[in-house]
Amino acid sequence: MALRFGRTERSVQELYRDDPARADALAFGRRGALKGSALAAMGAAVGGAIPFAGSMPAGTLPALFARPAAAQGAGQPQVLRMDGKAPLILLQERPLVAETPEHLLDEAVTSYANHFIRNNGQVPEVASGDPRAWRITIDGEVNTPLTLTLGELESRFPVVTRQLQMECGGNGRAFFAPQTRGNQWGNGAISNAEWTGVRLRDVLQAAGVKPSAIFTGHSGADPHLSGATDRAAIGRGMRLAKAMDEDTLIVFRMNGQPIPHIHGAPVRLLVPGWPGSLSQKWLTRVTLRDRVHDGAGMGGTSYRIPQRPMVPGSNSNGADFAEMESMPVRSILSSHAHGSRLPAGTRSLDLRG
Ligand SMILES: Nc1nc2c(c(=O)[nH]1)N[C@H]1C(S)=C(S)[C@@H](COP(=O)(O)O)O[C@H]1N2
Ligand SMILES: [Mo]
Repeated sequence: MALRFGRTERSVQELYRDDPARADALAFGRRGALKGSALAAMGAAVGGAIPFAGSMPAGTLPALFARPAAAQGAGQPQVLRMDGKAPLILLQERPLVAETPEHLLDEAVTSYANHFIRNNGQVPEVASGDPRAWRITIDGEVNTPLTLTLGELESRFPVVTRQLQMECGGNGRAFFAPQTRGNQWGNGAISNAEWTGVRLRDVLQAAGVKPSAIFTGHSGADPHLSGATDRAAIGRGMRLAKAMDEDTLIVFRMNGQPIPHIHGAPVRLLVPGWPGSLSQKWLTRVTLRDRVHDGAGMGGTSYRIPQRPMVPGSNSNGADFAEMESMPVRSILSSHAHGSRLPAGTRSLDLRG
């Protein structure tokens, strides 16, 4: 969207960055209502119609556009450069975080090239030796703790292949008003790749689930960002019922190939539909707990949501928050890139999403 501003045409993002009050006045006019064409363009820029735009208070748009310029297709986009990867939008280099532009989500099965990346710690070194010798441990509230190699996982349990949706718990955060801390994801922290592995349920049952087990706790091989060896990059867990779901998998192939290193090679969890953070990469251990897990990324306000409405932006210690479970459904258009221009006179358009 461009607004006339003196002699130069500037993007609304630039305007809001430099002079939010002026930009608001231009976009909303004096009555505080977003004007027709501006509304349409703004809708396109934020990736959808803006419901209730007529009554949207001036001042909300700066927050909408506070996401990184790259995520808006404005200015110098920061682009991921990595072998085999599409030019994803780079949100952070350390830890490495990159999101998929919406139009690259237009495939039924998400390819490696277009799969978003979310790390909380360092990327571990590529394990040397035979990947089939990689070991995972199942312990905690089980009758017989187990250590299994990838080779044993594959030969001892039924192997299943599923297309599974994985979405970062923070997907869409850039649209929050007021702005909130954390990666300013647009809509692109989501994927639907085809994963092959074994059911977590089968492996837990082989170890013998004790009646006292109510939760899982996950560990991976990635070092903490600080390098501290006594701190985990992330270590989340879920209710036992979700761990026992037939679609909750320990996977070792993505789209028919060994899992690429950045996506958790050689073994990761894949917990579809729930926050992506549960899908532990570089998996080394699943511990069954007799209480809600207390690993890195658990408790407080991490991956937890208020159970009662609260004032946006107000502080909370998360005391009455509940674990975030099934992610809300989100729909986006993927057939056209943001900022696409259509030839004059275009009368119809095929849209997909
Ligand atoms: N070991 C480990 N597993 C992890 C993470 C991580 O930082 N370390 N990030 C989690 C988060 S927050 C998400 S959204 C998904 C992202 O998986 P991807 O990088 O393959 O897209 O992995 C999850 N598993
Ligand atoms: Mo995430």
